[in-house]
Amino acid sequence: MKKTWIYILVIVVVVIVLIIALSKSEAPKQPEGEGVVPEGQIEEMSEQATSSISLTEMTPVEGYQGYGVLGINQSVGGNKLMVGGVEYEKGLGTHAISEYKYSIDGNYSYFETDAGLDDGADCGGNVAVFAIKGDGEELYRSETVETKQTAIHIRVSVSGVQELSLITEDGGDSIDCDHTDWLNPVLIP
Ligand SMILES: [Ca+2]
Repeated sequence: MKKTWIYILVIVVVVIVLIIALSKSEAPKQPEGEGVVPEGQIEEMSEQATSSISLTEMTPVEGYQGYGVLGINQSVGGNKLMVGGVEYEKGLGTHAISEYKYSIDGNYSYFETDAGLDDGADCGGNVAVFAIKGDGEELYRSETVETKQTAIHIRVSVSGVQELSLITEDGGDSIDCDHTDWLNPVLIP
């Protein structure tokens, strides 16, 4: 009878040792901050973007402009983006009157950009206006911006906005030389 108990005890010990050995070999420790996302958090994470994105990397869902075609990282004239003597690597080169719509699905908190009239065109004192809409509602409207003027800086809240529109207008004179540039346009989570 005593022997039977010893056998049982030995078997139990062996099983425990095996379980410990297996658990150590099968589950390497995940580094902190990485690994599997707990269920229930996945949906929340896909709704809110986790990093900023340049609009130059997105395709507008629709758009038009008064002259030429949309320049990605170049002016409507096909040159490097330059406003007020400052060169910009990234931006959208448009021409008033223009509107470009981007589907952003409520994923971002802010839209930030510089804007101005490209140095590549100068009719002498011509002006334009920059405006931004979110789901049809105006979020921003600039004063008239003049050729050779330093770029203006814009930051607007886009929380909950599904569709973002970038608009340029002729400023009341005409669309002549209105090479309207959006410079470093970035969506921020
Ligand atoms: Ca104008």
